[in-house]
Amino acid sequence: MLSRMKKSLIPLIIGLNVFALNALSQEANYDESKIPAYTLPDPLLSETGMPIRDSALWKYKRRPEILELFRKEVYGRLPEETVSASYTVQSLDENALGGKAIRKEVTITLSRNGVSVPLELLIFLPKNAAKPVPAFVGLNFSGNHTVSNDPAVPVTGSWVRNNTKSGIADHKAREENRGMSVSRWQIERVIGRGYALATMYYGDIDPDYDDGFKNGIHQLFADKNITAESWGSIASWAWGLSRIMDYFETDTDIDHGKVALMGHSRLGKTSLWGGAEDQRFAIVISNDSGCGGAALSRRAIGETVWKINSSFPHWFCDNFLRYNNNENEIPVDQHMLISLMAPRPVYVASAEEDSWADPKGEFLSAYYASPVYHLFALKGIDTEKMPAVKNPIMNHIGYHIRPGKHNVTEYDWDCYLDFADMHYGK
Ligand code: GTR
Repeated sequence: MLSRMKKSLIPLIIGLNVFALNALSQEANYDESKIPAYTLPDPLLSETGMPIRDSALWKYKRRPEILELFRKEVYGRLPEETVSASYTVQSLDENALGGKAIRKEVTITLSRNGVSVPLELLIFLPKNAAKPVPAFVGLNFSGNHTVSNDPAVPVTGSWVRNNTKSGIADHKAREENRGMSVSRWQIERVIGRGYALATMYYGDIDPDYDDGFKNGIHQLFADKNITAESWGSIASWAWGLSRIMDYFETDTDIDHGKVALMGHSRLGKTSLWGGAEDQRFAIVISNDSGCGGAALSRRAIGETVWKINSSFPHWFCDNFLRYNNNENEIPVDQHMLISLMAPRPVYVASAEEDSWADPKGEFLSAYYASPVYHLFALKGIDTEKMPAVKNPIMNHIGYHIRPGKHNVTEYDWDCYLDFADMHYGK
């Protein structure tokens, strides 16, 4: 969604160095012994060098500093103005999923400056639960009609990717994909445990390609100047999640104080940034989020900052391009993103065969975020040694690695449900 012309000039100007030229011929590294030497920035040392020794200093001094660094250097800034919102219940089925669930579709219409953008939210509620119910919310990749086989769910959104030559998956919403992501959403499992599940198609918020800030919610802010700190798509999707939270605050079926934000892959990066920007999310879950998500950038193994900026420059702000093959200069690393969830429970999950996302780097981020949780007398991850597969750690920071590939599985959901139960005292 950023202007491609500008994006392609910046690396030429600031990145015409030996590293950038080498990078053009770089193969991904998967060898731990070839990880460059690095020192992580300390979440507990302020910009002026003041040690952060208690939770008050963390909240009022260090947390805002770190949040600001991520805005400026990585994800970009959200618009400061609020937009107006109206909510219309489009459909209500009291007997969905064979009578086990209530299915509700709500259009969230956002308006500013005479422009309106509709966003379609799909919610499944457990039928016989006492209201309000705690909820999981997450964006989906291919349309609301892909998360269940229910023929009544309309195909959400439609956008045409104009960049298919890189072989990047096409996440356009289409009728033929109905039910395609059922296994990733596990609706019956979630409602069976007494939680609501709400989802929205990410392409409705911001279509996942670069069109110069013209589509999705960007239409609402057409009068704004574009700078190197303007929000990338991850920040746009995160902003959309906050608009869903605004809606939850008006829905008496949902316990808006108990909303767990869950996302996979690029949408796992989004759940982390969404949880950092908006502390109303009670629990934040990152599933296989990798580079730009939970994985430490300085390890530069699997997908690197250079690689992600080359494939998906519109995901981040332009300033992030400065760190292509230059990770040691980033004033933050991703353990500091995890630490921004404190003192709320946060869960990081990896898959054994997902080396592109660097499972060890995802785990280490969770580990190195732990000192911030200690300021609140909460337990994070105690050991630098990764647990065995299917041996989840569940403290205020949760972590598991499961066998298999980059995906969301029943096992992942079982862990997230256990983690939520534990923290909500269910
Ligand atoms: C990959 C990308 C990853 C991850 C993934 C996804 O192509 O390199 O960072 O986000 O897409 O979102 O499925």
